[in-house]
Amino acid sequence: MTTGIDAAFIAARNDALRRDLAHDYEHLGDQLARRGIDLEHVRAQVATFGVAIPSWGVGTGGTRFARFPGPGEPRHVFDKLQDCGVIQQLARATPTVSLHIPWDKCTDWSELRGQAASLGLAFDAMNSNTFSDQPGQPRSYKFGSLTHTDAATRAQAVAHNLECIDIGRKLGSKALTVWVGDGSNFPGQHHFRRAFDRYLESTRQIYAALPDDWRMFLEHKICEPAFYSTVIQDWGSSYLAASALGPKAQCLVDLGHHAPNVNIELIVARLIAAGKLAGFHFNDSKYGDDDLDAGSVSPYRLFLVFNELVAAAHERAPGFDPAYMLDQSHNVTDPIESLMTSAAQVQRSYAQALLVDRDALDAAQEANDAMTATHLLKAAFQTDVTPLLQRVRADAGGAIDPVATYRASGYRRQVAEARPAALSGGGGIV
Ligand SMILES: [Mn+2]
Repeated sequence: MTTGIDAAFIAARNDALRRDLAHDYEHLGDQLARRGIDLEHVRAQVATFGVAIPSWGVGTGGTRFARFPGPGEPRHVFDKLQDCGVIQQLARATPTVSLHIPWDKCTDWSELRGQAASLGLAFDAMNSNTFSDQPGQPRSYKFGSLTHTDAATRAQAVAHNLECIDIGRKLGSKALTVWVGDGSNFPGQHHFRRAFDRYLESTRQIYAALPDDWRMFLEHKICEPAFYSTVIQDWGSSYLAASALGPKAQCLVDLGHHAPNVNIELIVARLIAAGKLAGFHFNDSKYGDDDLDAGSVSPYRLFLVFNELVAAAHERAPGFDPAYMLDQSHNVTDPIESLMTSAAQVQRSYAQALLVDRDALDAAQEANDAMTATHLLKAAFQTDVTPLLQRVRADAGGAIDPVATYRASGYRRQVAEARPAALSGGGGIV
């Protein structure tokens, strides 16, 4: 089996960049010191930041039109974990993996847990799938799953979620993410209130099976695959459901699951205030659920989301404990390169948000000084924290330049030889 990238190779690549990095880092420290910010303090916080890799992300994604598999695609969950290990080895901001059932089913969960531990990885939230039919499945989800009009179909979807919890317990996971594709394509097709009641009836059964130290993440989505209505369409529906279920149920925000121009950072603030923010699926979009790499189109929006998160942590908002996950689809890039880049982008937004002068912002808001307030945010966002991120990676044994190191390592060529393309495993958009 191909292992990860040789640590000595990463160190040698870093050695060529260390001198420039030391100079750039010192300059950043001087800049921040003039603003009263201690770079070492910020570095300690950024070094603890982590975002989960979605197991489905390491395969080539696709669109409704076509999928173009790349070389060396993972064939099964063990291959996926191996790729996640390389991402963590180089990027050092992705210590966990979020699995998807049944795509990641295997026959020996303890072996999988052992492999993860050997790669320095743990398991984040489990993801259930009741949006597509599996071979041999007795009931179809064509017209819905947890909200289907047929009780036996709902029971089948509930049972699948209970199985996901059961698998997650074996892996040390502490959360279940539930997203349903249930909805309608025609006005009149759904009785809106009854469909939502059926959702509550089903999710109550799942909630009742949650271990005491688990959480349930409810993921909303405005449309797709249903294009007229979805049962959990927006954060309001998600909040109603999470409130009805109980304290272990919270609302997960996927950045691509809103209408264009919706103020997502405001939604984040509302959910924090209500103690109902579960966490995120980070990605980016221009038009809809595009699943582009995080921050590739709207890095300022991502920063503004993190501005709310850092403010909540700073103010010790009750119950604030968001889970961070990537959720993106790669149609034209090597998934490992995209996931490393996105992890660094999310980490960058967090670092920039840590630079906001909170006391000055509070004062500007109280004084209704809009110009000063917006300048304070821009000052943080426009600070180039690249040397900080490089230093954090290098200190942890990762790569100063992850993509260049990955390309030079030849990892993709090695796995392309070891993994026959015809056996490529599942992947998709969630
Ligand atoms: Mn998602």
